[in-house]
Amino acid sequence: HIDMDAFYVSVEIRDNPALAGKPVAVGGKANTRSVLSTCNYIARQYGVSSAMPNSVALRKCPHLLIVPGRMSVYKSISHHLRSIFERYTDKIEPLSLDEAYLDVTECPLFNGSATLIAQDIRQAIFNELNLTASAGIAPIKYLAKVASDLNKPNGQYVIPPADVANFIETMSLSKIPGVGKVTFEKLKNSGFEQGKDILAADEFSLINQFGKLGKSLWQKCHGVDKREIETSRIRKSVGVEHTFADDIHEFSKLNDYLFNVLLPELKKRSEKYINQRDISKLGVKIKFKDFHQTTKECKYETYDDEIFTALLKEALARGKGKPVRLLGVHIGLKEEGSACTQQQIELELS
Ligand code: TTP
Ligand code: MG
Repeated sequence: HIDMDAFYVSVEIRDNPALAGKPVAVGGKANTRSVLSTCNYIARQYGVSSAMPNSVALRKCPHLLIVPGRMSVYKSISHHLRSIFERYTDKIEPLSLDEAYLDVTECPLFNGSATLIAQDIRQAIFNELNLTASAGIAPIKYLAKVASDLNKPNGQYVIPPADVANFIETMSLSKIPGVGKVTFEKLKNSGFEQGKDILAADEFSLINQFGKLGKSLWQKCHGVDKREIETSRIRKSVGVEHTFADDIHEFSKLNDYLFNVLLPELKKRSEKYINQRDISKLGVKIKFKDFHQTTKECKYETYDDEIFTALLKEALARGKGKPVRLLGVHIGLKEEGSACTQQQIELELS
């Protein structure tokens, strides 16, 4: 698993050396309510992080420089990264612009040593793009992603097959992709903090207690991750979300915004998909003033504005009167559809 270090902001610093050595972030204009996309490692020492509102970041680090992003540059670098990866394998699964799983099982270079292959890929990235990446090397897919974070920035970490069991025992469950802060709190409150706590429980009691999550944790901690590298990804949903300049708490205002801004935009964005694919569900997402977030969805196979209104009402009720900071709408798309053509397959990077 390869992951670029502080990607957007490293590109900005590379292209503007005056920023070097200072705490820098990429984000919207200062003083607005936008959030940071990311920040460099100097800024992280002050507690600044991705997705943090600009205002909070500036409180933690008053001399933080916030620069705007340049998506087209990041995309073209991402294409270049892809061309580097292709020298080693054609089994590449991009997870985002700056991150990918590579299956190098069949790669003959360096006598098949994944450790040396990763080293070489990172060197090529540095030579050709003047940017650094980190890598995680492991015989199990999700563990490679866990590992790539351990020696960041500009480092790599290897979990050889013989060390997998030991590694999992002491691994914090919070490291497992998909286990966010809230889930981890819930697990901790039930006495599950590290891999060994899951290994001490039996599968059925975990499923009883945590449902799908329980099954997934049991499998991951037993070293089961059968997912192959997915070389193309099928888009599962289309959505639009906006953060308001000022919080809104009236249902009527939110509903107007839904009708006048979000739904027209969602329609425009989803047009090309819903011509070819069936809709599986409709959904509304709300982030409240206190950053608590909730999503209300329902299975529904046609596009229906009234359903969105009903979902909004239910989602809003969950906040018990709290003002709303962000409102989003999305539709889910069925994988198998009436017209299952190659066009459905959306390469993440295309
Ligand atoms: P990440 O790989 O999660 O973060 P990063 O590359 O900035 O830092 P590192 O990997 O060294 O921890 O995300 C890649 C890019 O995606 C990031 O540079 C900016 C963008 N991004 C956002 O726009 N919003 C977010 O909330 C996150 C997490 C990332
Ligand atoms: Mg990264």
